[in-house]
Amino acid sequence: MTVLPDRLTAIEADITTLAVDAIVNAANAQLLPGGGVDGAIRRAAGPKLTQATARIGACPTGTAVITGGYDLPARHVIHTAAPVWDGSEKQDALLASCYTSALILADAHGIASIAFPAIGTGIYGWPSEHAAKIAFGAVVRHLSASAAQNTVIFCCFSADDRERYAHLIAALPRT
Ligand code: AR6
Repeated sequence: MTVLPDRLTAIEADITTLAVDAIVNAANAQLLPGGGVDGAIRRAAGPKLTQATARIGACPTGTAVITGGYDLPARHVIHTAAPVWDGSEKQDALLASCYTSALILADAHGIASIAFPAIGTGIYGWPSEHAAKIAFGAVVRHLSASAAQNTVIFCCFSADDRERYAHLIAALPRT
């Protein structure tokens, strides 16, 4: 079995360029077209993505839904909606749930490689350091507990954020 640190990577990239089984979208609970990474994903995927999210209709905060990737190099898009940052513990659990819900859906679809943006850290206002700790903790807990051997990419949009995740990965025990 591959050790956990080898299944995690931190990169600085535009998530719409990644040829992975699934990229994750930082959507809103209504699945309405937005800005940020959602706007970039919808532009790159083409109109069929927005037709698909309109058919699904909603993604309650902390849950996840899946669509095709259409014109993207990624085969699937997993959409999840973070809460807007307010500093409460309840919100922390919901952000963690975004990652866990996406990974549960990925396992159910046999997805071997999945890339996450830093969900919540743009328009929804989460401080990057705090969000990274929650994201990383949720991903490590899920990967440690799940039988699937999938790999996770933290696809950051700044060098600082990439460094944050790289440090967290480097601190994991290798056994
Ligand atoms: N690739 C990777 N990361 C990106 C990209 C990209 N192409 N573009 C932006 N980011 P945000 P949220 C980073 O605002 O905070 C939407 O409109 C960005 O730098 O996209 O969860 C939805 O519809 C930031 O670190 O998502 C919701 O209404 C991270 O992606 C709302 O915004 C997330 O920023 C969700 O807000």
